[in-house]
Amino acid sequence: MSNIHIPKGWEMPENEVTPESVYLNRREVLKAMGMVSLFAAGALPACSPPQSVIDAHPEINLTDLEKTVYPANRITKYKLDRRITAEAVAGSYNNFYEFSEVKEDVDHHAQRLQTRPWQVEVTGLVKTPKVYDLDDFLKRFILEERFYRLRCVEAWAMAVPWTGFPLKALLDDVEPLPNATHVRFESFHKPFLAQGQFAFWQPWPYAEALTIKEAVNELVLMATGIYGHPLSKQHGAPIRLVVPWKYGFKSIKSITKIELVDYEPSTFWNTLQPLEYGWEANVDPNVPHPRWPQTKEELIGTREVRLTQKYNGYSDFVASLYT
Ligand SMILES: Nc1nc2c(c(=O)[nH]1)N[C@H]1C(S)=C(S)[C@@H](COP(=O)(O)O)O[C@H]1N2
Ligand SMILES: [Mo]
Repeated sequence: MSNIHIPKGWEMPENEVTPESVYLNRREVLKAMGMVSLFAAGALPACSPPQSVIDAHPEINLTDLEKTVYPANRITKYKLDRRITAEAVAGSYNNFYEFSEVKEDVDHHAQRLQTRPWQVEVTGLVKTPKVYDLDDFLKRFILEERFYRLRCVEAWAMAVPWTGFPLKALLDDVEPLPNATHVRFESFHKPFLAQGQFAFWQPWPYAEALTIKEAVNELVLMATGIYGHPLSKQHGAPIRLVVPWKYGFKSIKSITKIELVDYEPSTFWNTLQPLEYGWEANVDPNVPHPRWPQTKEELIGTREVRLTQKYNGYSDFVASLYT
């Protein structure tokens, strides 16, 4: 099937387009074939794209509800200037300190995480505190797919197709009170499952925070999916934050609690190393990390080096927050 490799006319140079178009065409092929499951890799006909781009996920079983919401419609407003990172690369080089400090090992250890049932408590300074089951999110909010750059403070970067819904939609649902100034996010705390949490000198559970002005910015996504399917465990299943103009550590994984507060909450990395991991953590090539410059970044997988962009290239959306 030759149409697999026909570019879709993205607004970017030809050499940037191939992996994206392969990824998207696979979705169209699967949709057209009416595949029951995206992951029935064994059932794919010979025209299926190469395994290096599309990974089989025997470990991910979609629920009936998930089958109705994945893959979600792609929002084309958010443009990339680089290729989508191959899923096999993004999924085997992860920061998830609950499971391992070795990026290449996270994938393996994170499979222990039990993601069903999963509840997220939204509480604090809101009119209607709520506890959501994961299915409540999938039913109540319209999922969309967005391609975002992700820049880790360690000077590597990738480009990822996330699926999720704007955090703003969730906040609108619980109605923050006028005195709420910040939103605090917390991950699970299960040391017997996630051995990293036995490190008693680290402030577990992992926590992050945004100002409320940042939190309602259209770019902030509550992601439930990646590469067109529910989140893989190493990427923070079943629901995580994605804040593309800030260093990756802000994008907290496997969220269990969201709290609206009237103070600046302490956060995991900022508590551990305040001089290395600023609270605000906006991507900025002109502010070096104490141990390395931030002027450049290396794309994982290809090792291509790019210049770091202020706000990770999202100035048009967020610069006004900081004037
Ligand atoms: N709960 C939790 N969330 C986390 C982390 C973590 O260790 N624990 N690491 C952060 C860092 S440093 C980065 S760069 C991103 C990496 O996301 P990825 O593994 O999906 O690429 O997750 C962030 N979210
Ligand atoms: Mo990171």
